[in-house]
Amino acid sequence: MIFGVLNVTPDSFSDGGRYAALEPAVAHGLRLGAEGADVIDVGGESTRPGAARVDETEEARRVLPVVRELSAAGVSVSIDTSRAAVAAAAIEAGATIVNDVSGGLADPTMASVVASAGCPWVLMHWRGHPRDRARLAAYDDVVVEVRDELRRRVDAALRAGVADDQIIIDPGLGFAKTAEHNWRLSANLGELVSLGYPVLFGASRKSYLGALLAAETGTPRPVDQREPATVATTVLALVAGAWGVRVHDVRANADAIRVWLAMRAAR
Ligand code: PMM
Repeated sequence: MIFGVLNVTPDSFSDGGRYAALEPAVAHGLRLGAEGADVIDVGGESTRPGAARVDETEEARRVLPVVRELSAAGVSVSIDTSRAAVAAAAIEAGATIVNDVSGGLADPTMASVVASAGCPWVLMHWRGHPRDRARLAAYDDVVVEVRDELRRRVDAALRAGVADDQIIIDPGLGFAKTAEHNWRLSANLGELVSLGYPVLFGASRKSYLGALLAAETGTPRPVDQREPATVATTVLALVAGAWGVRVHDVRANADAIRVWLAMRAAR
């Protein structure tokens, strides 16, 4: 399952605000769909470290027209939001998946919106807003703690009336996590898979890949030159049992997945 990223923000780290206006955003969403994305993940609030929060009205203003147009064009849309009101309005506009980077923690009414919509809900591992990220990235055992914290978010969702088959989990790479934490989670993805829910994996273009590929001077590899590394994470995550990936360059990742599927089919 491929989630194609469409950030309708002026300040995203990964695509630099290229799709802040309606027309280019819709065109890019359609292009990602044509390149093989199963779902277009539309977000209106940047989650990059240190990003200022946008208010709910502004977030809705950015995403709703894009959700409406892509859905009307027959594209499946997921809404990347932690706000229940934005999720509800996006569902009304045609979105069929809620991608909540806070795993239901940021807005206590999100669970009831998702329960009554009956749609899939991505519960990402999260410990607080991006500005607190560095302080929150403290673990004795990141794999065990992320697994147990996700289990608690799943239990809370089920208690709130969300059905088992609506739930998707996500390790939340880079969210309250250092590069080392991201690698530990990637290397032990089976621990999350063992919870029994589909696992979505979002490594695309993230800064730990930039750090891995840094020049000798220590300068991180620029965001637009992290694609081969992203593709490697995609294949390795799927081999480890992930259900889906959230990526910016859909074509490159879709091609790699086809290679993996062809090889698997020939076993
Ligand atoms: N990462 C970002 C935003 N939304 N949603 C999920 N489920 N998983 C992620 O890892 C995730 C996300 C931040 O990356 P971006 O700025 O490239 O969108």
